[in-house]
Amino acid sequence: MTETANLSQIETLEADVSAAIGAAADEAALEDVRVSAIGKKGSVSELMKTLGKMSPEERQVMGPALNGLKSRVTDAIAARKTALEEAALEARLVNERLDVTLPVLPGPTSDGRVHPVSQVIDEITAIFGDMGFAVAEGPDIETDDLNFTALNFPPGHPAREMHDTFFFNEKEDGERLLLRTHTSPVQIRTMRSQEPPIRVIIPGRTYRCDSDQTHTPMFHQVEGLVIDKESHIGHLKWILEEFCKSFFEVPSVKMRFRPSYFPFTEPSMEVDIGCDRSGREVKLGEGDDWMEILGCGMVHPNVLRNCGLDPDVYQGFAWGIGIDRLAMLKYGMPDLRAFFEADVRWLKHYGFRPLDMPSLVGGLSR
Ligand code: 2NL
Repeated sequence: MTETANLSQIETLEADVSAAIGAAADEAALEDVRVSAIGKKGSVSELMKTLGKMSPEERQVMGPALNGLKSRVTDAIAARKTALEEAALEARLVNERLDVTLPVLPGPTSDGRVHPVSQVIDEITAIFGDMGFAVAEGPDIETDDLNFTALNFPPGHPAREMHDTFFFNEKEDGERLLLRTHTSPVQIRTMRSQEPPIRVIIPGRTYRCDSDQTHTPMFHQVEGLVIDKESHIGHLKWILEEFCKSFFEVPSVKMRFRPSYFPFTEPSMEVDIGCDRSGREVKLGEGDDWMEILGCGMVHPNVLRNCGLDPDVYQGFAWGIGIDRLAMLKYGMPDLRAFFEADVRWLKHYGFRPLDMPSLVGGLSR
């Protein structure tokens, strides 16, 4: 390079830089070209620095020539940059093209299965949700008061023994916590914390020290509770009949209410639904046989009083259903113990697809 720039040098440099710009295949390469031409120590910048050493006459010619060079190079780089960006976007769009009508690729949501107990809880929640019930939940570990005393089990009452309770060791203050034997403590909590009218269902785990072909130490229950000024057995029967029709997905069910006993309801009833056992599988809703599915009754005045409600103002009804048995009945699963063995082959066979959520409009179980 000569001491100062001349016009032919500018021409050569412009040709070189233009060629380099055109040859830059991506934005990183173009950036290298930019730095080497118009960066601080770039070829164009170095040439411009020679302006200081020129005579005023020379500078009058070379000044505009060099400025023109710099601005043409700058423009050419910007134009190339835009072209490269557009090409890169185009390539990405082609590459990432997605056919949204294709089936979902195998993955957690297509491989995983919802346990039948969860499915049945979701179905029951959908049915009672549609009737205006709220869902309440509570802890598995409870106090003796909430699990028994508030529910009108007097101390030493034989029904306490009937529940085969799992007790924890006594605390220092003598209190003995337990694993709830039913979900009823949540109803007590609800009545003590909410003003009537109350309409809740409570699904959840319950525990009793009992294990054989038809009993597991942990099982699932859903209880329902309605408290209002004029709730009566007619309402209870209608709710349970609508529930059975929806749940078993049949147009009508035969139901039978038999007198029974629970400490927390008076009167108390057990409910059977008509079924047909003549075929290979039990058919529900029709036939001459009966199958017991739940217990219910009018809430005992003592229970209302224990929750601060005046039985002369409020009354209500409650029911309890065993979810595991209901799931076995509806989905023809013969062995209760398989429910809790976490055998993935069993779950693949009896489980439900996670995106098929039960609803009354979309169908409970399809
Ligand atoms: C059964 C019977 C039942 C209830 C549960 C209940 C709860 C409160 C007050 C009154 Cl706080 N009753 N729950 C009532 C009747 C029957 O369950 O055999 N379940 C499997």
